[in-house]
Amino acid sequence: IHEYIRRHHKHEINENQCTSALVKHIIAPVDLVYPSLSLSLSPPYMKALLFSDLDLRYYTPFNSFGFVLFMKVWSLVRRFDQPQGYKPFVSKCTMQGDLNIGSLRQVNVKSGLPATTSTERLELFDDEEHILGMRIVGGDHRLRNYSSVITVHPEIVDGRPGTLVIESFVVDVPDGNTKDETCYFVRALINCNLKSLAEVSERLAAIHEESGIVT
Ligand code: A8S
Repeated sequence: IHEYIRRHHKHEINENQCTSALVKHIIAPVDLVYPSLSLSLSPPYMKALLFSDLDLRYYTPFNSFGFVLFMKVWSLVRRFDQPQGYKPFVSKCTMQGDLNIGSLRQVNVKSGLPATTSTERLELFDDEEHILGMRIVGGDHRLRNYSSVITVHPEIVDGRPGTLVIESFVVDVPDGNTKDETCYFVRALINCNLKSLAEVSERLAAIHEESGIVT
């Protein structure tokens, strides 16, 4: 973990900023390529998927051959255009164009938070190494100069494939707040995101496992 943090989560910070990193272990594979739906998805599998209250739009990128499902931790994280696939506070996200470095997304957050919108730019994207970095460039909230990096790593938990997720951030401390308050606030939000990521991934993995399909 320390090695991963040293390698991917080093942030330059100045006097008036705070930084921190969070770690989450998920009992689901980083990469699971699901079988072709049309050929081999058994009825119980389909039923489990359809009757779970998971929103299938986010987990089923159908390809032109017909319905190869990719459900894995990284496939949720990499969708910079669809953070609502796992982030519980996001109500809507719009993005123009493809997933490229420099792409901007407009995020709306649910009511009850001290914010309504955020404009975020994709800064780092590595589909092989599983690294995604973003920077907040606008919006009506108090997180100025926020940038974050999330990395996804395979690990073995009790002899089974699992995933280690690390997310780190740096942000300005707003006027009228302390470093500790700022850090506490951001860590609480990221913690909710990572918890939700774990829940969604673990449920998808469980459905897959119950289906008995070997990939
Ligand atoms: C993320 C991380 C964070 C998002 C924060 C910290 C935010 O979307 C929320 C509340 C705010 O006050 C700021 O990766 C902002 O999503 C939930 C709107 C940016």
